[in-house]
Amino acid sequence: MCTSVINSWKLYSSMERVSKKIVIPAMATVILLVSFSVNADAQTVPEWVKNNALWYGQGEISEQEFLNAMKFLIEQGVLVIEIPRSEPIPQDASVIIPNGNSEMSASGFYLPLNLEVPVGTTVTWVNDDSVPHNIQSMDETGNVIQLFNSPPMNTGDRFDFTFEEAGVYNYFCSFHPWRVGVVSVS
Ligand SMILES: [Cu+2]
Repeated sequence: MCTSVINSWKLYSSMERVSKKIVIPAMATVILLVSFSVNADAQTVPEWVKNNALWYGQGEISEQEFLNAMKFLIEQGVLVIEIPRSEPIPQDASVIIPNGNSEMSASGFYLPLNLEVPVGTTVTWVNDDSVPHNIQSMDETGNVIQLFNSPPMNTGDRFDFTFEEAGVYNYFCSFHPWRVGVVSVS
């Protein structure tokens, strides 16, 4: 119950002009995310705040006056709001191996040629070409390294790799070694 009260204060203070119809579902969301604790070192709840709570329950003071009392408790450190850090949301990204990728021409580049993603992204390569390809990670000198290495991928096949560390990752296709691509992870 206290949690609802605190959160309703937070929302009302930031969303004063928003109608209640919108505030109520928003409150439900915030209640899930925010918890509070009582600071053991702080003063206990002052008598006037207790009276405010009583009077509010009896309909003798306005909601705003009651919420102001809750605000006072937070400002004085009697109530400590704890907002958990949000977990990073896993990201997905893809690289298309386009039709014509096997040809040694200026077109048919990987799409995108340099994929830029945040750490933790799972990258999926998709073979949209009419012939098989593979994906081989390589070092700066062009040698294959065992980091992300797909089997031969037929048309429509997919290959996934999750990048857990920042860096610039080069790769190529061992069937068509002129096809080089980059994944930049930051
Ligand atoms: Cu290839």
